[in-house]
Amino acid sequence: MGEGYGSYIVDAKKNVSIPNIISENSHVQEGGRGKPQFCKAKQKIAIIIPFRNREPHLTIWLQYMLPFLQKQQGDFGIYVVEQIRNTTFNRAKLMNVGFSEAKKDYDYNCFIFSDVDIIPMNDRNLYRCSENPKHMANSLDKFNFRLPYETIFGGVVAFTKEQFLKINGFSNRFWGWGGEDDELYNRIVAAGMKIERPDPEIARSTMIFHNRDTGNEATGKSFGLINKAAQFMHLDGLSSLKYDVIKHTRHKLYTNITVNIGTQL
Ligand code: BGN
Repeated sequence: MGEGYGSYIVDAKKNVSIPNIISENSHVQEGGRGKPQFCKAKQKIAIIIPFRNREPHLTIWLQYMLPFLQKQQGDFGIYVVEQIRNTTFNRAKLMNVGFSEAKKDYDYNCFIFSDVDIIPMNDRNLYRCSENPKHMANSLDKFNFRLPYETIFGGVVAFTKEQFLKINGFSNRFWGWGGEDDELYNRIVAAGMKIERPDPEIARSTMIFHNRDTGNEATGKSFGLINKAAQFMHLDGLSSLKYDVIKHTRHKLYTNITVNIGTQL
């Protein structure tokens, strides 16, 4: 990539407001859609963010990521998929909902599934899909910029539409914190694919500090499924996904999909 790209510091404490972000990103269209102004992008990228009760993080994410994605000449749409209150959080199922809903909007061929609290610190970390499913945030400050274990596949991951369909998406059966990303990794391997990671120097990212959320405790109930990915992936995932959209709003900076995904049986 050319000059003017590189690393920068993310200041998560800076006071920013949505109206400011709107005025600083005048090319971003209703629903959080952006397109390169002077060329045509090959990839059409939907960014899917599972969400509940993290408005301050979303504001910071938008502040950094809208300029970032535009600078990278992305043709993108931002989807914030919000689980309705009072049921245990299910990150993976929200990702599947985001994929299914975004597809109705535009001919997206690349899906980037991102936590709301992770921000890359180098704009050479190309938010694009690749030959293989890609682990974008592989170098996190939280883990001293190292992989805590070799098969970790959490935080921010990128799939082409074909790659994601090939594994039938995420499992819908992980309620509460943890494990859904490990199961996702096993799906990829079971489907005969490999993962790839950008160079850790380039992939350096920050996770905005926060306390553990209530309603997203690690229940451990689904952990037994992690090693059964090959057995269940064709039954459990996009093909078995059920949900009700409660509200679908096009905010100036993102599309907000509030959804009822049920509760753990
Ligand atoms: C692991 C979690 C992942 C998480 C990473 C990093 C589990 C399953 C245990 C059997 N896996 O421990 O989901 O991304 O930590 O925080 O909890």
